[in-house]
Amino acid sequence: MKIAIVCYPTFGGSGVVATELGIALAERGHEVHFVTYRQPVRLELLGNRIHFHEVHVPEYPLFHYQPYELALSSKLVDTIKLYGIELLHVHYAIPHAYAGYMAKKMLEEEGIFIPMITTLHGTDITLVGNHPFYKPAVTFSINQSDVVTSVSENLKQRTLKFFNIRKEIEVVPNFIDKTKYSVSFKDCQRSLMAKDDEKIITHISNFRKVKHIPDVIHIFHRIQQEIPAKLIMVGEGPEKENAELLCDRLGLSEKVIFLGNSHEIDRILCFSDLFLLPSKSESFGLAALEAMINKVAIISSNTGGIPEVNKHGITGFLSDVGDVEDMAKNAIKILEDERRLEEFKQNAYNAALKFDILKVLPLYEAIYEKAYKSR
Ligand code: GMT
Repeated sequence: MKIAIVCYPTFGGSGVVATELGIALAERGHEVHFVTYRQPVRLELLGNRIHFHEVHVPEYPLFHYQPYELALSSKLVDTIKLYGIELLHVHYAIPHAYAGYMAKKMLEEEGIFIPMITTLHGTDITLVGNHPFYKPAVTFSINQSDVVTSVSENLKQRTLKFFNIRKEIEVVPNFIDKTKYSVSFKDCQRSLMAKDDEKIITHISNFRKVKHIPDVIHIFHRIQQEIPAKLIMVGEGPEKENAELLCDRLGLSEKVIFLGNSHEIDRILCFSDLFLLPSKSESFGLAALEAMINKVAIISSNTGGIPEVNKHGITGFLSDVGDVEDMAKNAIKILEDERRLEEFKQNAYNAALKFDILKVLPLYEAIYEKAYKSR
């Protein structure tokens, strides 16, 4: 099929999922067109079957806010017509489902009927979309989508609870392509980051409030009092500076390495032992899944869709949001016994295989086919 994908091109999970999905669809013979304001970060190979169309929003001094939705919907109309695109898949409802709906309507005027799939990712529902200023528009555009999918059962239930949704929501979980993490787990070069006797603990996120960054530091603070360890913090965002100050205040600066945004997530995870994800809310926790496929055990909060990914006592442990003591205690329990650590790491890897792209991609393809036939 010829498919247009709309997403955020940033390091965030929804953009990563959309990009990896597009690449995998192209590998299966589909023609994929990404329509967004910048080339997505994980989209390296453009070619015959993967195209990128940049949405330009010309600056005009009259506008206090530049009208991105307008530019996106116009770009969609042009791209869909020019390339004979058959289906539109928008990731993250705001404002993509809204712009997609407008594009659909404009195309209908010309006798072109395009089904729109909207995938809900999390904050578009739980944090942003639920705000009264956005809610009517988000509800409308979800209801106007031909198919709605959510990345976890928990997100589906929360969407149905917070919004007046008349559409069926299909759960299609996020996925992982294990062939992309084919480093032999032996040559991970952990000596670059830590001494032989030190464990490596990692956190990867966009450093927003919802990630509970201070909890990450406080958990590590307790761990390193018992076990020699380093903490690697990957990502950029508004909470990063405070995190650096907190590390300094707790005397941890020598033991915590802030790497910023990285294109080498797999290399970092390859030498990691434990991943910390103490978020306040998380619709799925793609970062945890990426850690798991790299044989990294997970210490996380018990919130949102995380328990659908991290299995308590098997792949790691789950604690109440904010319960730093319990998370540190569980982390130490895993790290202090070499055999137990290996067992958790292997379990994490095995559990991640359940989310293999080969299992998830056919679910999207079936949805596309059904939507296309019933347009
Ligand atoms: O975590 C973020 O703040 C980024 C956000 C996004 O939209 O890119 O991530 C959301 O979508 C990911 C991919 O589906 C999920 O794995 C994350 O759990 C979800 N984040 C939240 O719900 C906070």
